[in-house]
Amino acid sequence: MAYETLLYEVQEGVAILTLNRPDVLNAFNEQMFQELQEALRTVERDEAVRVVIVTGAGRGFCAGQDLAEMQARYVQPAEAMSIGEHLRSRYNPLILRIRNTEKPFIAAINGVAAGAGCSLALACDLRVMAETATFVFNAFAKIGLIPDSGSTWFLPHLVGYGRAFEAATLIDRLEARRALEWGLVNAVVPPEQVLPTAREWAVRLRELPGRSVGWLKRALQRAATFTLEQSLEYEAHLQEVAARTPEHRERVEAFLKRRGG
Ligand code: T3D
Repeated sequence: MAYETLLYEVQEGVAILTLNRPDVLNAFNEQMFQELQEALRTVERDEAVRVVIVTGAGRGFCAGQDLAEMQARYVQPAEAMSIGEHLRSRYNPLILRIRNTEKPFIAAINGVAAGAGCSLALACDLRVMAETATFVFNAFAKIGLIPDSGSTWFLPHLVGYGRAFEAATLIDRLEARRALEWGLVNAVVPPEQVLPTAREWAVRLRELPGRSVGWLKRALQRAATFTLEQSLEYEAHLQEVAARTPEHRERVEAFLKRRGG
């Protein structure tokens, strides 16, 4: 399918999904949601895709909901879709698909991320951020909304309640340096190194047995609501499955061969 608001390319097992509305810093509109849904379905089904990189065209990563489109919804008749329904039908499935697809997602944060653009970055498994980029979590509060698309969950899980509250209210531009210090991103690099770093990580992830990476993604996420006992049991269950894969047996054999065993 040809996309207008996205660029989608797959190279040697790595899909690069570029949000492509640079004039509005890649804000989400209805067309982008339709195209994202389609692209993520493709990513999920295509066995040739092992890793996904999400980035933005131009100087922004993603400025969240397109505010012109949001305002247009408000002047529609009362039966037009409510904002709660808009979240349930557009943003929530997007975030859940990224979390539930058993392939790693890397956010290559090339520029400013605001509102749901921050949530999109936090939904990914790894984040590399340009040293010039910023997070604007308080974009929601500034227009009288609350953080959504998972930000009320991701933020306190990643940085704790106090910092989450501060980011959602007081910090106009959370700079890359502070994002790294807080553990919101895995690396901060010069702007021209953002995509190359994401690609380098993707190649390394691609070399790992894909199914075990998918399962470990699932197990690490479940841990957010599990007790230690539940995690131990879930690990035992998944390990039973992982240990039966040819990839596991082959890699153990290869390791021992290298050691002359
Ligand atoms: O279901 C639902 O609908 C609810 C979901 C809500 C989720 C949300 O994401 S709510 C939060 C929405 N996002 C915002 O409120 C962010 C608004 N944008 C900004 O605050 C600033 O643009 C930034 C801090 C992101 C960047 O500032 P700056 O100075 O680097 O750039 P700029 O000049 O403000 O923006 C550049 C252009 O992009 C500009 O257009 P122009 O003047 O060049 O024609 C600006 O209007 C446009 N733009 C930026 N963000 C949006 C946008 N246009 C539409 N919607 C945007 N979100």
